[in-house]
Amino acid sequence: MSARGTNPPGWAVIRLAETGSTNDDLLSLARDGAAAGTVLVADHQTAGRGRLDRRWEAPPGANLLASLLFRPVDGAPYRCTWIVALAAREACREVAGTEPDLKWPNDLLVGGRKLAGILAESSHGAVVVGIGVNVGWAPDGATCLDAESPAAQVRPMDLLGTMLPVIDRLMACDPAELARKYRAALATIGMDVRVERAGGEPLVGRAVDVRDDGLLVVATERGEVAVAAGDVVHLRPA
Ligand code: BT5
Repeated sequence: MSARGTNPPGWAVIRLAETGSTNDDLLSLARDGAAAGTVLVADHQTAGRGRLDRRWEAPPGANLLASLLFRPVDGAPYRCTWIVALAAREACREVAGTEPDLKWPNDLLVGGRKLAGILAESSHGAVVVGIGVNVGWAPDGATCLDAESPAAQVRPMDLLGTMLPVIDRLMACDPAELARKYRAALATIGMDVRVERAGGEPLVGRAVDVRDDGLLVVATERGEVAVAAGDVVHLRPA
């Protein structure tokens, strides 16, 4: 169904003109037993979601809004996020000639501005990874591929079509190799950061590593702290 032709075997891409949220729809399909490799793409979302009930905005037809269904045997949702983030990064490079940095845990940035966000949610042994990539539109303070690479004239479905074979390749990597690739693409490591945590004090320090279990390790004045979730602000390179 991608504009480039057939998708790789194992992927079933369903394209919707409009829905509330592709993550909500795919979570409900997953509960009804939908297979790994099911992908929902929408030209428009009326209730697109970010993390912590934030909104994900995009005008109709402008951006890639997609959710992908994984059924990982090890149940580690963060690895699905890593795979989708790395695949989106590679697809942006291939299709637009723009290579975003990754920001822990779920953003793709160009020049420090948000190009894409990822929302991974688990239910009934399934992991639904939703990704919004700004192709033709971005809100103030963020960026889009048309602004970064105006000549490329990227179509959202081309981006998705380029991502799927890369996802297949990354799913075949062993966990240590995948972690190496993720760390290598992550701009967060080595940065001074502030981590805003729900219901807690912000943590300030230097991001020194991402552990194999997905936690971000921050060196603070009081020693190293491993963070499972939070919003990271890159303050400056160390
Ligand atoms: C994210 O949340 O970055 C996850 C976004 C996931 C969106 C996809 S689209 C397909 C699938 N279906 C869904 O319903 N969701 C997924 P977070 O880190 O919480 O960032 C959300 C914040 O980013 C918002 O509060 C805004 O400030 C900002 N924002 C909203 N729309 C944006 C956009 N298009 N580009 C950049 N920033 C945006």
